[in-house]
Amino acid sequence: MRNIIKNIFLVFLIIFASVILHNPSRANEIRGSEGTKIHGEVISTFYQPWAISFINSETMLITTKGGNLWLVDSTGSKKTVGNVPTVSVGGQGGLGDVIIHPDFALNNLIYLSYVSSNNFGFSKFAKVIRAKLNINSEPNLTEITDIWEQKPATTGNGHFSHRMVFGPAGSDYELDLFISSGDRQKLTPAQSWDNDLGKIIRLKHDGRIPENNPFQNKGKRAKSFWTIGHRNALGLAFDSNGQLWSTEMGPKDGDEFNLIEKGQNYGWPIVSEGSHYSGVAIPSHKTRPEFQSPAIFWVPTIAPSGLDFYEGKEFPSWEGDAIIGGLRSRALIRISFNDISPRETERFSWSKRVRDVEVCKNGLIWVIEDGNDARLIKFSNSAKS
Ligand SMILES: [Ca+2]
Repeated sequence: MRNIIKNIFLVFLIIFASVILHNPSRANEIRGSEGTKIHGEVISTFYQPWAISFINSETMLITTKGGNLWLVDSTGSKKTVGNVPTVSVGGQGGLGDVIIHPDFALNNLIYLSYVSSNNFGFSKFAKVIRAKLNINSEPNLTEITDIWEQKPATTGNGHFSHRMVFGPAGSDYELDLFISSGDRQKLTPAQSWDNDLGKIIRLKHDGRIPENNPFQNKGKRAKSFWTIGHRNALGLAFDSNGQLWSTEMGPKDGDEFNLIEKGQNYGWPIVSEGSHYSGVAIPSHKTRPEFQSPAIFWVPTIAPSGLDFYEGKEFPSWEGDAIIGGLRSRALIRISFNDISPRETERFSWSKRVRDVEVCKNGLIWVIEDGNDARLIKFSNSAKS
């Protein structure tokens, strides 16, 4: 009798073990709030990454906040890129975004944003450089050129924003570089004309200021502004209709998804759908119709970071949707557009903060998590595998 019980126990143990072992993909399948399943494959890990940008379907660039730029292939093989400028690391700042020039295939130019200091870190500013990326056995940067510096430099380690995007080919903004410039946690400068804090900047690809920028009569500094009244826009992307959108971190709650339109004021710090961390209330956008209201806002917070728009065959029903990486919400958030007005459609949550998201030309969605042991994950459609 004892042997029979022992044998039954062993049989159950073997069945249990084989179920676990034969479903390794189970652990990487994430079910969205509406039941859609996506399949994640972990490709690599990084220490404090900030941005992903594809060169082609097989090769991407990844920045890590401490100052390394990585050339990574889609299997996870990676090399550091030499001759990256020294960055000022601390708090939210360090090496930031990386994007490629629209004519990268011809000129190998890339753009990097990062935090710099001229006085050993007492005051800091975001800046953007352009460089030639030489891809060989020891990849490196040459022909480094200054494109933009955030003025003024100021104290503190927060709200640099410094996300970048190029206008799409064939649009009015072809070869135009847009940069989000955060409020540096100083609030009121976001409404002033004589500094870059709390603005979205528009430049030509070589750093010159386009003559048709909207604020030509507000002093010298304002000539580079595209929009004003921003807090901390960590996501910036064009949709397939050529419209520019941003994700913006709210104060306590009130995160925003904004349609960025030439010459508009987005209201910070005068209006918000959140409150100050002190608990002090802030009037809502509705109270001041001269300011642009967010297309979507979130209470409670999602803490939005990277933003991209979906194009591709892997998830056909997502065509044109926005995909947002959530830090505090530890999720990928999908936004779809019904009769132009966007709404959150589905949320894919797991236990990790999401720093950046990039849709590859082949339709796969790549995500980089936040933090010290952050995973690079490639998402495909579970229904297709
Ligand atoms: Ca706003």
